[in-house]
Amino acid sequence: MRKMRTQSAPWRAAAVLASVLLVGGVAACGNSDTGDGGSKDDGKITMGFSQVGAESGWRTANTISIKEAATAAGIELKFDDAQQKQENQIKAIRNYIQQKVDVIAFSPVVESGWDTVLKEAKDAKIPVILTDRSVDSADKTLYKTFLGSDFVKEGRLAGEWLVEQKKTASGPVNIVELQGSTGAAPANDRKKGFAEAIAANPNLKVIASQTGDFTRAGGKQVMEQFLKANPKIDVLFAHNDDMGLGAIEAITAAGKVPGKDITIITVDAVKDGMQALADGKFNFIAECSPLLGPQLMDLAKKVKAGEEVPARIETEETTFTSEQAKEALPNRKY
Ligand code: GYE
Repeated sequence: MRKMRTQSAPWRAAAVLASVLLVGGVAACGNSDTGDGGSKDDGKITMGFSQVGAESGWRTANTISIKEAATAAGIELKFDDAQQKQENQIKAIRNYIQQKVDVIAFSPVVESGWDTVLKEAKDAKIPVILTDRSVDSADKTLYKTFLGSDFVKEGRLAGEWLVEQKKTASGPVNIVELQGSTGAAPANDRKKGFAEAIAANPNLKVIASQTGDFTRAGGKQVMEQFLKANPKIDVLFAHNDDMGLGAIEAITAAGKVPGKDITIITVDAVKDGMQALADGKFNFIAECSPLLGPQLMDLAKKVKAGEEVPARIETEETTFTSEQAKEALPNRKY
């Protein structure tokens, strides 16, 4: 695990630009290609960023972090919201290649199907940084680095907490699972980590598992179906806070008490989720930090300067019980 310092020095970019102008008037031409890359060598870094969408509180916080960090680092940001569609992300990335940005960064909505467009970026000599979510490409030279969380670990931490809570259970413990968007790395990995952990106790059984698309509306709707179809639900594992918050509405409407009649475990720890945890409506959250902006900008500078960067940079995270959420809430940034 590595932590990187944010370099917020817009004046530095300005100084570089000024010296370029003084030395050879190169920047005055405005479009001189470097030769070693497809981008313009005007001393300023331009990043093309393709965001998944605006599906959750996590995503909103992530977008804010990226925009603020770009401004602080003096990086020009071109930003596109793909509205949860891979085809929109591919289109945005192709646009960035055409515009000859210095760096492309994106958070892939699903894991598969990126090789062709990543190859196009590589051929155009534009470095790509994966942020938040990864891709399943076998060719690791298609991107420079992946900055984000260990989603398998998050699922495992959620499962391990449950195993501990239910260690004295003498009968079956019925679990329902609200999965994230189908095909997304955090949905695949959180499911896997959770399943591995609860395998420690054969009493713990996932009786239903469906996608709620990482949204509140999705979580509510699928939980309603779960409640109708299953008379005995003991535990809900939701792959993010938003789906858990939607599920709370369904559980309450069904005349049950969230956090008491049904134990609720989620992932993310955004403010609304932490509030629900502090209020006893959620019981446990595995944290997933959306504040990736400063590290991303730092990496962009390094990659643009031709420096080596680690192939994988993992975000530091923790877990929260209700008591810990009460303590952490006043200082929570997102
Ligand atoms: O957990 C969820 C969001 O990719 C880690 O996407 C991210 C996930 C996050 O919609 O809330």
